[in-house]
Amino acid sequence: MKIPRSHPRYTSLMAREKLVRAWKAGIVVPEGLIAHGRGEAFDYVFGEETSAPALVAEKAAAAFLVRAKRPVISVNGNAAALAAREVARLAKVIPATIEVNLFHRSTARVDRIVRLLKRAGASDVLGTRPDARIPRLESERARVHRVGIYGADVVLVPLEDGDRAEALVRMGKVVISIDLNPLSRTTLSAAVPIVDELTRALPNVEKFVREFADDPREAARIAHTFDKTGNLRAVYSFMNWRLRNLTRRPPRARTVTRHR
Ligand code: PTJ
Repeated sequence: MKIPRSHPRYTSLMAREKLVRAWKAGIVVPEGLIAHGRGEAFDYVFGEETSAPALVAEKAAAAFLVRAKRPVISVNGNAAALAAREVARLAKVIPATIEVNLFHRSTARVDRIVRLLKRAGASDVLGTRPDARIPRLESERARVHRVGIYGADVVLVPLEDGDRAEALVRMGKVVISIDLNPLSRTTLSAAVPIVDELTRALPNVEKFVREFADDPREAARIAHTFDKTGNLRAVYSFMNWRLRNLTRRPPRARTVTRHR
Protein backbone atom coordinates (compact mmCIF):
# COMPACT_ATOMS: atom_id res chain seq x y z
CA MET A 1 0.00 0.00 0.00
CA LYS A 2 1.24 3.52 -0.81
CA ILE A 3 1.20 5.79 2.24
CA PRO A 4 0.83 9.52 1.37
CA ARG A 5 3.71 11.56 2.87
CA SER A 6 1.23 14.17 4.06
CA HIS A 7 -0.50 11.69 6.38
CA PRO A 8 -0.14 12.87 10.01
CA ARG A 9 0.80 9.32 11.03
CA TYR A 10 3.20 8.79 8.09
CA THR A 11 6.18 7.53 10.13
CA SER A 12 4.11 5.11 12.15
CA LEU A 13 2.24 3.80 9.09
CA MET A 14 5.51 3.32 7.21
CA ALA A 15 6.95 1.29 10.08
CA ARG A 16 3.88 -0.96 10.00
CA GLU A 17 4.11 -1.25 6.22
CA LYS A 18 7.79 -2.26 6.50
CA LEU A 19 6.91 -4.95 9.02
CA VAL A 20 4.04 -6.31 6.94
CA ARG A 21 6.28 -6.46 3.87
CA ALA A 22 8.98 -8.17 5.96
CA TRP A 23 6.38 -10.66 7.20
CA LYS A 24 5.41 -11.43 3.58
CA ALA A 25 9.12 -11.87 2.78
CA GLY A 26 9.55 -14.35 5.65
CA ILE A 27 11.73 -12.05 7.79
CA VAL A 28 9.19 -11.22 10.53
CA VAL A 29 6.86 -13.69 12.28
CA PRO A 30 3.16 -12.82 12.88
CA GLU A 31 3.97 -12.60 16.60
CA GLY A 32 6.39 -9.81 15.68
CA LEU A 33 3.47 -7.73 14.38
CA ILE A 34 1.73 -8.12 17.74
CA ALA A 35 4.94 -7.16 19.58
CA HIS A 36 5.19 -4.03 17.43
CA GLY A 37 1.65 -3.01 18.39
CA ARG A 38 2.53 -3.25 22.05
CA GLY A 39 5.59 -1.09 21.47
CA GLU A 40 3.53 1.50 19.58
CA ALA A 41 1.07 1.77 22.47
CA PHE A 42 3.88 2.60 24.91
CA ASP A 43 5.40 5.00 22.41
CA TYR A 44 2.14 6.99 22.34
CA VAL A 45 2.52 7.54 26.08
CA PHE A 46 6.13 8.70 25.57
CA GLY A 47 4.97 11.19 22.91
CA GLU A 48 6.88 9.25 20.21
CA GLU A 49 10.08 10.99 21.21
CA THR A 50 13.24 9.97 23.00
CA SER A 51 12.81 10.95 26.64
CA ALA A 52 15.68 12.52 28.61
CA PRO A 53 16.23 9.35 30.69
CA ALA A 54 16.26 7.22 27.52
CA LEU A 55 18.99 9.47 26.12
CA VAL A 56 21.01 8.99 29.32
CA ALA A 57 20.66 5.20 28.95
CA GLU A 58 21.67 5.44 25.27
CA LYS A 59 24.85 7.27 26.27
CA ALA A 60 25.59 4.64 28.93
CA ALA A 61 24.97 1.88 26.37
CA ALA A 62 27.51 3.48 24.04
CA ALA A 63 30.03 3.70 26.89
CA PHE A 64 29.67 -0.03 27.69
CA LEU A 65 29.83 -0.98 24.02
CA VAL A 66 33.03 0.96 23.24
CA ARG A 67 34.72 -0.39 26.38
CA ALA A 68 33.69 -4.00 25.71
CA LYS A 69 36.23 -6.63 24.67
CA ARG A 70 33.72 -8.78 22.77
CA PRO A 71 30.56 -6.76 22.08
CA VAL A 72 27.72 -8.43 20.18
CA ILE A 73 24.50 -7.04 18.70
CA SER A 74 21.75 -9.65 18.69
CA VAL A 75 19.23 -9.31 15.85
CA ASN A 76 15.75 -10.81 15.50
CA GLY A 77 13.11 -10.52 12.77
CA ASN A 78 11.62 -7.19 13.88
CA ALA A 79 15.01 -5.54 14.41
CA ALA A 80 16.15 -6.64 10.94
CA ALA A 81 12.95 -5.41 9.29
CA LEU A 82 12.95 -2.01 10.98
CA ALA A 83 16.62 -1.19 11.36
CA ALA A 84 18.99 -3.38 9.33
CA ARG A 85 20.97 -0.36 8.13
CA GLU A 86 21.18 1.20 11.62
CA VAL A 87 22.38 -2.13 13.08
CA ALA A 88 25.05 -2.49 10.38
CA ARG A 89 26.29 1.07 10.94
CA LEU A 90 26.43 0.73 14.71
CA ALA A 91 28.29 -2.59 14.46
CA LYS A 92 30.86 -0.97 12.20
CA VAL A 93 31.62 2.03 14.43
CA ILE A 94 31.89 0.09 17.72
CA PRO A 95 33.12 -2.38 16.17
CA ALA A 96 30.83 -5.25 17.24
CA THR A 97 29.85 -8.68 15.99
CA ILE A 98 26.28 -9.13 14.73
CA GLU A 99 24.49 -12.41 15.50
CA VAL A 100 21.02 -13.36 14.30
CA ASN A 101 19.18 -15.02 17.17
CA LEU A 102 15.51 -15.89 16.85
CA PHE A 103 12.80 -16.89 19.27
CA HIS A 104 10.75 -18.53 16.48
CA ARG A 105 13.84 -19.99 14.88
CA SER A 106 13.99 -21.58 11.43
CA THR A 107 17.13 -22.04 9.37
CA ALA A 108 15.50 -20.43 6.33
CA ARG A 109 14.54 -17.31 8.29
CA VAL A 110 18.02 -16.99 9.83
CA ASP A 111 19.50 -17.18 6.30
CA ARG A 112 17.10 -14.53 5.00
CA ILE A 113 17.91 -12.16 7.89
CA VAL A 114 21.67 -12.69 7.45
CA ARG A 115 21.31 -11.82 3.75
CA LEU A 116 19.21 -8.73 4.57
CA LEU A 117 21.83 -7.49 7.06
CA LYS A 118 24.63 -8.03 4.54
CA ARG A 119 22.71 -6.09 1.90
CA ALA A 120 22.36 -3.31 4.49
CA GLY A 121 26.14 -3.11 4.87
CA ALA A 122 27.03 -5.64 7.60
CA SER A 123 30.25 -7.46 6.75
CA ASP A 124 30.14 -10.54 8.95
CA VAL A 125 26.95 -11.92 10.43
CA LEU A 126 26.75 -14.97 12.71
CA GLY A 127 23.67 -17.08 13.34
CA THR A 128 23.61 -19.82 10.74
CA ARG A 129 25.81 -22.37 12.54
CA PRO A 130 25.28 -22.10 16.30
CA ASP A 131 27.74 -24.29 18.23
CA ALA A 132 26.86 -23.49 21.87
CA ARG A 133 23.84 -23.18 24.15
CA ILE A 134 22.91 -20.56 26.71
CA PRO A 135 22.60 -22.55 29.96
CA ARG A 136 19.17 -23.01 31.58
CA LEU A 137 17.21 -21.64 28.63
CA GLU A 138 14.70 -23.97 26.97
CA SER A 139 13.77 -21.87 23.91
CA GLU A 140 15.41 -21.88 20.49
CA ARG A 141 17.04 -18.60 21.49
CA ALA A 142 19.49 -20.68 23.52
CA ARG A 143 21.32 -21.67 20.31
CA VAL A 144 24.25 -19.29 19.88
CA HIS A 145 27.76 -19.00 18.49
CA ARG A 146 30.72 -19.55 20.78
CA VAL A 147 32.57 -16.65 19.12
CA GLY A 148 29.40 -14.54 19.23
CA ILE A 149 26.80 -14.22 21.98
CA TYR A 150 28.18 -17.13 24.05
CA GLY A 151 31.61 -15.54 24.44
CA ALA A 152 30.46 -11.90 24.52
CA ASP A 153 31.02 -9.64 27.50
CA VAL A 154 28.44 -7.02 26.42
CA VAL A 155 25.30 -7.91 24.42
CA LEU A 156 22.86 -5.44 22.90
CA VAL A 157 19.41 -7.05 22.70
CA PRO A 158 16.71 -5.11 20.86
CA LEU A 159 13.09 -6.31 21.29
CA GLU A 160 14.09 -9.22 23.44
CA ASP A 161 12.07 -11.80 25.34
CA GLY A 162 12.70 -11.67 29.07
CA ASP A 163 13.82 -15.29 29.42
CA ARG A 164 16.95 -14.88 27.37
CA ALA A 165 17.80 -11.49 28.80
CA GLU A 166 17.72 -13.06 32.28
CA ALA A 167 19.77 -16.06 31.11
CA LEU A 168 22.43 -13.76 29.63
CA VAL A 169 22.59 -11.80 32.88
CA ARG A 170 23.04 -15.12 34.76
CA MET A 171 26.02 -15.82 32.48
CA GLY A 172 27.61 -12.62 33.78
CA LYS A 173 27.16 -10.54 30.64
CA VAL A 174 26.34 -6.85 30.56
CA VAL A 175 22.96 -6.80 28.84
CA ILE A 176 21.81 -3.63 27.08
CA SER A 177 18.16 -3.80 26.04
CA ILE A 178 16.06 -1.66 23.73
CA ASP A 179 12.41 -2.11 24.66
CA LEU A 180 9.58 0.42 24.79
CA ASN A 181 7.92 -1.55 27.57
CA PRO A 182 9.32 -0.08 30.80
CA LEU A 183 7.85 -2.97 32.81
CA SER A 184 9.07 -5.93 30.75
CA ARG A 185 11.32 -8.56 32.32
CA THR A 186 13.91 -7.60 29.71
CA THR A 187 13.92 -3.98 30.85
CA LEU A 188 13.99 -4.98 34.50
CA SER A 189 16.83 -7.48 34.12
CA ALA A 190 19.13 -5.53 31.74
CA ALA A 191 22.11 -3.66 33.19
CA VAL A 192 21.36 -0.81 30.77
CA PRO A 193 17.69 -0.77 29.77
CA ILE A 194 16.96 1.68 26.96
CA VAL A 195 13.24 2.46 27.01
CA ASP A 196 12.96 3.98 23.55
CA GLU A 197 11.89 3.10 20.03
CA LEU A 198 14.48 1.01 18.16
CA THR A 199 14.94 3.28 15.11
CA ARG A 200 15.43 6.32 17.36
CA ALA A 201 17.65 4.54 19.86
CA LEU A 202 20.21 2.99 17.50
CA PRO A 203 21.34 6.25 15.80
CA ASN A 204 21.58 7.92 19.23
CA VAL A 205 23.81 5.13 20.52
CA GLU A 206 25.89 5.39 17.33
CA LYS A 207 26.33 9.15 17.82
CA PHE A 208 27.59 8.62 21.39
CA VAL A 209 29.93 5.82 20.26
CA ARG A 210 31.50 8.24 17.77
CA GLU A 211 31.88 10.90 20.49
CA PHE A 212 33.57 8.42 22.85
CA ALA A 213 36.13 7.50 20.19
CA ASP A 214 37.90 10.79 21.04
CA ASP A 215 37.20 10.64 24.75
CA PRO A 216 37.72 7.19 26.33
CA ARG A 217 37.98 8.69 29.84
CA GLU A 218 34.47 10.09 29.52
CA ALA A 219 33.26 6.65 28.35
CA ALA A 220 34.81 5.11 31.47
CA ARG A 221 33.23 7.74 33.71
CA ILE A 222 29.77 7.20 32.19
CA ALA A 223 30.04 3.40 32.40
CA HIS A 224 31.07 3.60 36.07
CA THR A 225 28.43 6.09 37.14
CA PHE A 226 25.34 4.88 35.25
CA ASP A 227 22.58 4.29 37.79
CA LYS A 228 20.07 1.82 36.37
CA THR A 229 17.53 2.10 39.20
CA GLY A 230 17.67 5.90 39.14
CA ASN A 231 17.33 5.88 35.36
CA LEU A 232 14.25 3.61 35.42
CA ARG A 233 12.74 5.79 38.15
CA ALA A 234 13.22 8.78 35.83
CA VAL A 235 11.47 6.86 33.02
CA TYR A 236 8.47 6.15 35.28
CA SER A 237 8.36 9.78 36.47
CA PHE A 238 8.44 10.95 32.87
CA MET A 239 5.48 8.69 32.02
CA ASN A 240 3.66 9.93 35.10
CA TRP A 241 4.33 13.56 34.11
CA ARG A 242 3.11 12.91 30.55
CA LEU A 243 -0.12 11.31 31.76
CA ARG A 244 -0.75 14.03 34.34
CA ASN A 245 -0.24 16.69 31.66
CA LEU A 246 -2.66 14.85 29.39
CA THR A 247 -5.34 14.86 32.10
CA ARG A 248 -4.90 18.60 32.52
CA ARG A 249 -4.81 19.40 28.80
CA PRO A 250 -6.37 16.58 26.74
CA PRO A 251 -4.66 16.45 23.32
CA ARG A 252 -6.49 17.42 20.13
CA ALA A 253 -6.20 15.30 17.00
CA ARG A 254 -3.43 16.56 14.74
CA THR A 255 -4.92 17.59 11.38
CA VAL A 256 -3.21 18.58 8.17
CA THR A 257 -5.09 21.70 7.13
CA ARG A 258 -3.78 21.93 3.56
CA HIS A 259 -5.58 18.69 2.73
CA ARG A 260 -8.98 19.67 3.98
O1 PTJ B 1 12.03 -12.75 15.27
P1 PTJ B 1 11.82 -13.58 16.49
O2 PTJ B 1 11.37 -14.98 16.18
O3 PTJ B 1 13.05 -13.62 17.37
O4 PTJ B 1 10.64 -12.92 17.37
C1 PTJ B 1 10.68 -11.55 17.68
C2 PTJ B 1 9.60 -11.16 18.72
C3 PTJ B 1 9.60 -9.64 18.79
C4 PTJ B 1 8.25 -11.67 18.23
C5 PTJ B 1 9.96 -11.81 20.07
O5 PTJ B 1 11.24 -11.41 20.48
C6 PTJ B 1 8.95 -11.49 21.13
O6 PTJ B 1 7.96 -12.18 21.32
O7 PTJ B 1 9.21 -10.37 21.82
P2 PTJ B 1 8.25 -9.82 23.01
O8 PTJ B 1 8.41 -10.69 24.20
O9 PTJ B 1 6.89 -9.53 22.48
O10 PTJ B 1 8.97 -8.46 23.34
C7 PTJ B 1 9.13 -7.44 22.39
C8 PTJ B 1 9.18 -6.13 23.13
O11 PTJ B 1 9.61 -5.14 22.22
C9 PTJ B 1 7.82 -5.64 23.68
O12 PTJ B 1 7.98 -5.32 25.04
C10 PTJ B 1 7.48 -4.38 22.87
O13 PTJ B 1 6.91 -3.39 23.68
C11 PTJ B 1 8.84 -3.93 22.39
N1 PTJ B 1 8.85 -3.27 21.09
C12 PTJ B 1 8.09 -3.55 20.00
N2 PTJ B 1 8.42 -2.76 18.96
C13 PTJ B 1 9.43 -1.96 19.39
C14 PTJ B 1 9.70 -2.28 20.76
N3 PTJ B 1 10.65 -1.67 21.46
C15 PTJ B 1 11.37 -0.71 20.83
N4 PTJ B 1 11.17 -0.35 19.53
C16 PTJ B 1 10.22 -0.96 18.78
N5 PTJ B 1 10.05 -0.63 17.48
